[in-house]
Amino acid sequence: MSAAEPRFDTPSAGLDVAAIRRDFPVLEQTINGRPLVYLDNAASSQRPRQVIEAISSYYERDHANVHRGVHTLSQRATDAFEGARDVVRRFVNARATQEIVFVRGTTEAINLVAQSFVRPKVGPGDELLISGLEHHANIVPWKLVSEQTGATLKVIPIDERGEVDFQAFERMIGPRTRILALAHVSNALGTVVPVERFIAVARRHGVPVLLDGAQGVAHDAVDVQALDCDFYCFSGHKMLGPTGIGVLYGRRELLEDMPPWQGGGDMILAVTFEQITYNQLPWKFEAGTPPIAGAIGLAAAIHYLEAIGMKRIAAYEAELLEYATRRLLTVPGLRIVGTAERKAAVISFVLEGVHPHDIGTILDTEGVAIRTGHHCAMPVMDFFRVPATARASMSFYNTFEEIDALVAALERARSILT
Ligand code: C6P
Repeated sequence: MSAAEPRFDTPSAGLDVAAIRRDFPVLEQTINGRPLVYLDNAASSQRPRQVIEAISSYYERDHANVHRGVHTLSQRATDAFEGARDVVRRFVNARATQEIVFVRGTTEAINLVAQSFVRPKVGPGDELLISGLEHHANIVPWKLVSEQTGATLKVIPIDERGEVDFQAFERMIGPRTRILALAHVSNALGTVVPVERFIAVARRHGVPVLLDGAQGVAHDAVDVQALDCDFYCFSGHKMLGPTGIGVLYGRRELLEDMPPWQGGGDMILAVTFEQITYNQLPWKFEAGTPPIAGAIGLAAAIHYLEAIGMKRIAAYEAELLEYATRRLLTVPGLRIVGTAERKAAVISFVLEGVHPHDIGTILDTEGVAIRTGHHCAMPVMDFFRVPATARASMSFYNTFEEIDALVAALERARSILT
């Protein structure tokens, strides 16, 4: 076997996948009498025991509201919550904790930037630039701003491989572009967008850049300073953490200038009926009681990912992707939608003569969980002229045997449905 060829028989990239899987209680079950094969990680990953225990331990010992009490529990909760912020800061290599805003998820982070950073600055004649690859969460907030202000939403086209057209982008960015908002990794196709190239051009034009990192941050190391983006948005639940917590990284100078987005407790320093003094960063953007347990669980998830190592995770998932691509292409009538040069471990596919939803239903009877539908990326489906795809999305706890189980289940689905 040449050095470039992945090893399919042994745990790769130095990962002890069997040991890792023992940390994930949810994976130890059968579904419809078959071992669960969970391949819907792009929708939401599973949680290791360490994350579940960090959350329970917080509720069992330390829970109180944060920033509000002098009593011991409130202090402990505050320390854990603010400690989690620093864990996130380190994870994405932000300069300061002031740049890490806790939100509900990627969707909320993008809406925050759209409403607080972009909306006040734009009007008719201004342009908001996104790509044809985006999840609805990185389309609708910009469409709303466009409707609210008269600014024009412009869409960089994609090509048949599912790559964002760089030449078209260079032609489209210009003096009226007020934001470039791009997916780091496409959820529908797995395309890893070479965002560094796009950001370099945006910098030359003085255009701020937001990256939707929902599918990026759990699968490779992300360094917001090296990327040189202005905003980076992600969700805890796609990276082993809890639902209801996400992160907006924002460059400090920009966050300082932005008005608050939501009003309430915690985001103020002083309130009279005449005047309000807003809190400092990052609390200016965190109105109300924040997701304390969510932040603590997210920090535990980051510790877990870091203990394995993001580079090893990326290497192992690349091997899984290569193996899965090769094996899936042996299924007669199967076509992979999205064949970009750089891909994350996400494979969208269609099976000739079979509706994706039927594939998903039959696979479930075999214990195999994949997602079927438009993946909240309807323009991507329109571009490829399909109503929906089936999508297998992998994580570092998936095995090569599970890919074999997917392929076997697909062959059975095909024999039943065609
Ligand atoms: N994609 C999927 O199955 P939230 O819901 O806020 O945590 O994440 C939204 C989101 C934004 N951008 C991208 C690229 C995403 O993939 C997602 C969520 C899930 O693909 C659910 S639709």
